[in-house]
Amino acid sequence: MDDWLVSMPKVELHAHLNGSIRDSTLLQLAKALGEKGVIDFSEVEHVILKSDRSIVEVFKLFDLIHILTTDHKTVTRITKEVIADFASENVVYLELRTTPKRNDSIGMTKRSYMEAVVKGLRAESSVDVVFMSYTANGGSFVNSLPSNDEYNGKTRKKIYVRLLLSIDRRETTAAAMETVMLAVEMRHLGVVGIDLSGNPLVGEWATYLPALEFARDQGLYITFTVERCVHVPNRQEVQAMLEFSPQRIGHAIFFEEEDWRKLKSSKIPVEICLTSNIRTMSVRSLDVHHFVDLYNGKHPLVLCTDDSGVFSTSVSNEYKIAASSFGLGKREMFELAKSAVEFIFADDAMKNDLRKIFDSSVKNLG
Ligand code: 6MZ
Repeated sequence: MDDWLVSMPKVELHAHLNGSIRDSTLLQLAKALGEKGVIDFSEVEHVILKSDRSIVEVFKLFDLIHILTTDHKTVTRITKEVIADFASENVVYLELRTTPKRNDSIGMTKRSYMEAVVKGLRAESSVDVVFMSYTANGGSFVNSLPSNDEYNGKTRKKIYVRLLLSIDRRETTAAAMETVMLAVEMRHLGVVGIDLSGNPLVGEWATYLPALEFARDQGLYITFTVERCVHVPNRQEVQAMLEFSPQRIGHAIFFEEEDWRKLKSSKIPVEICLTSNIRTMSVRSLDVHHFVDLYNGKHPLVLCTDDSGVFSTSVSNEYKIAASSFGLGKREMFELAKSAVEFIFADDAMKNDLRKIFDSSVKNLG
């Protein structure tokens, strides 16, 4: 990996918590559940280590991951590790998304799941994790954690973290609504928006629409995964999603010219996940990836990992792939990384802080 790509500040806007877990952690969790007789470790070991998954296998793996990460303690642990991993490669601002989960058998509610996530944000002491509290008067944001630059004599890396709550496409209208209400209540803990994701082969747009409309009315930011499969193009849903006009779109994989025209004229920023698109065969190969068309047309874009664990990638690696596949130089990559600041779900004060971080690092490009 080129050092400059790792040391360059980066912004990550499309990362699913349970998709970003270290392989070593997944293996450890699987082994422990194997020893308790909950799962058969020998059957899942190769599933965890397999690469080149199809989209169906990806969602099967998520089902397994969700068995491995059901309890509060594990949710806190993975959050802590995921934040540390992004900070270690100089992600300076992260919007981490996760689906609040209910698990009656262990007394987990959507709220207690999210509390475990927030506990994970507070737990990482080797990194200065800054998430914000919302003040109702005037809507300004203030840091909720003291800044401390030293840890074991070394300067700590600082990462701003915001949370997006995901609605899973398998959920009912009531469950989706519960997630949005939770997001509203957890604003002071850095929750800024709602994501609609999950297996694109399941679910109906009409099911989530009331919750998404409610989220919009409450002033939450909204992003969707628009990634129809070749087998299930579902034109109407893509049109409805574009019509809704979210603040960002994940993937943006369409098949119809008219949808592309609409996206381009809308200027809705797109979260591009190169490795994910190739691994799930949503895009045939990088040389036909829509990144090129959108980048050349100066459409707002941000490179993201989607699931750094499941797809064995990192933000730096996504930048490396873009640089080498699309022939972009250091300066262009830096400008691409910096431009992502404009598409974050935060106010101008936050954006200004980040612009300064980028400006002060430009001299290190060489
Ligand atoms: C659609 C995806 C996804 O929420 O449990 N998820 N949904 N497309 C993708 N890429 C091909 N990658 C992840 O993180 C895992 C969940 O995020 C969604 C799926 O619902 C998956 O179960 P959380 O933290």
